[in-house]
Amino acid sequence: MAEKRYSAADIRVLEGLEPVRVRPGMYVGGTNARALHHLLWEVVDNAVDEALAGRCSTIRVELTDDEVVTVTDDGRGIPVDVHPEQKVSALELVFTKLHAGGKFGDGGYKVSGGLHGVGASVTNALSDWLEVEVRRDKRLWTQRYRRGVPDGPVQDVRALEKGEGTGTRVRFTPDRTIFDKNAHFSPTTVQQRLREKSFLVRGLTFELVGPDGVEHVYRSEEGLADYVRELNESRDPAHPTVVSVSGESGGIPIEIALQWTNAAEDRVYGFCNVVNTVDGGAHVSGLRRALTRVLNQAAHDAGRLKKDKGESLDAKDVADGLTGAVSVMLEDPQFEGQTKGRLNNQEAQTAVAAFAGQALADWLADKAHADDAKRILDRVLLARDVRLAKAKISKKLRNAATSIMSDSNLPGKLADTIDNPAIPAAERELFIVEGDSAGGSAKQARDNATQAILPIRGKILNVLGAKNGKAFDNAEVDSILVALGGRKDVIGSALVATLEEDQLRYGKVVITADADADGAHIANLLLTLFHELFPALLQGGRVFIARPPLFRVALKDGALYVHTEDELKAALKAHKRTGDHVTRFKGLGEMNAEHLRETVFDPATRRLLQVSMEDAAEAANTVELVMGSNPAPRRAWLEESAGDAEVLV
Ligand code: TTJ
Repeated sequence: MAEKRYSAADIRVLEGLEPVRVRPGMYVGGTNARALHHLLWEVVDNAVDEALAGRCSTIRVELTDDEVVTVTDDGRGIPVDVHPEQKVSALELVFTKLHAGGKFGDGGYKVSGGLHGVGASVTNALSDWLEVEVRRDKRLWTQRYRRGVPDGPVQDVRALEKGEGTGTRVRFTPDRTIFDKNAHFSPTTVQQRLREKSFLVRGLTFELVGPDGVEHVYRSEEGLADYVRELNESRDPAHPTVVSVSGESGGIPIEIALQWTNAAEDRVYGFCNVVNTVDGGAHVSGLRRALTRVLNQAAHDAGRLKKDKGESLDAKDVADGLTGAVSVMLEDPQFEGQTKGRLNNQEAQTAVAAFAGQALADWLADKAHADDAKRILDRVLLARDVRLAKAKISKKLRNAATSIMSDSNLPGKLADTIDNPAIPAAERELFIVEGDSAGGSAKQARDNATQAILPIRGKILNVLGAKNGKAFDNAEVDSILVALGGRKDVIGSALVATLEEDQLRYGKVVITADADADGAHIANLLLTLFHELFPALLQGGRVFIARPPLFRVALKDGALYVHTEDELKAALKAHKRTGDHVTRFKGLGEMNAEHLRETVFDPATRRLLQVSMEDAAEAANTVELVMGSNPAPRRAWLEESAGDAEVLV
């Protein structure tokens, strides 16, 4: 160190960046992995600015080495000429002066200097070394820095070869004496961030090379509409076309994409200058305000709400199930809040509210969107109906202090357990039994203190494809819901079913079907039903399948029940019995109460199969695959899955 002589410029630089090294927390929010990623975002954001200026089409990030990160763009290249006032090159200023990021632009919108934008000089200050290459004015220029201090002036390396093009490349390695030992770049984090940005700058290509050498490419042509489509990929959209509008108001560029789903979540993402404003703010409030106004207007115009009766949608109705994104570009964004995640520019709220009000009304009025417009109205009006009904129910509960679910509403054919408050619901079992005649013998065989019988008639509805409330239109599905302690409310045009854990009337549900192919099919349908409508029961390990036997072999003392022909052969051989000692059960209905008690009801002797979520999912797949075709594969499913999961319960 003693040999190095600092020039006046070096000292100025040191003074400029020293605060960053002394208090990294002030500039990148700490010294952990998140802070480490800030170094990369600063550099990427500078390249994104060039893309926003329309001068850069590809940004490439290389994470091939754990310690060295490279960002390359094909923009114009950072200017290298000497800045008239500062007497050093513009390039050097970008990397050595705090907040120098936006100084050389042609105006326009800056990501750098935005939400966390503290400038590329911060990356430089917190890097062990950093190297920048600029391809510009037909020449290659470089400069190298150690902990923010230039090794020397910008170097004119050579003339560019034909086809090299223009651009900027920055390569750096974080200073390990500053960041935590376990702070490393995460390819997934970087991947997510670049992907998100790709939706915000249409047509900009991001290339990411991870440590495994695999290259990912992110690029979106339809911007936020692509983003919303992707967010809703795993959901059930309430209408097919993503609402997508863009334009400007009051000089502020605005882009909006929306799609309602049948889920209950409300997810509206806000962005300002290509940065996610995680706590929303002015732009998001502007959008919500416009949505409430536009959809109220549409509902009144369509005569679906009566304005004179004061019927209206509130902001919550409009947001129910909504997936949306709004992006604005501001010249002087103001972020507030603990993590600077909320946009505070009031003009952004006014602009978005005004733009969205008109653009959404036009979108909904467009003939090409008539079907979507109707479905969107259906969805928000349903949310309103549900809200009003819930308010009514809770008021009723408060006033009368009685459960709206009284025993008198239980299905008529349910043979319930006797009403003994000493036995908790958890110790009670509901047997869903195929066929009325089987139900009859089951009633004889059960222990009525703890075991209830619900006979189900014939083939039960395939609930796949019967969306939401529709399934509960089916009498059998409805009786299962009600027997379990669930509730069904007719709300507006839809049925809303709820089954709450603390309302469960039984601790176990046992599906009891014949040991033949048809029985297996019914079991599959019931499992599909539980999988689709009551997944919490499966998750809680509450669903079982009874395994009634096919044969009974009378022994010298007692009897043996077997489930397959092979088992029967083996049993006859082992016990030296013949066909004369065998009873074959064609179905549950043919078993007497004693046989049923032993094999299905008595916990000491019965065989139950506990059904996992995966088993039920497989059953649902099977139903989807074989519904209406050859019953053989259905049977195979039950027999295969019987193997490992069998337990005595
Ligand atoms: C500024 O206005 C004149 C033409 O060049 C503009 C500019 O600064 N472009 C620019 C900066 N392109 N790329 C960058 C950049 C790229 C990376 C990877 C890192 C940094 C700090 C800047």
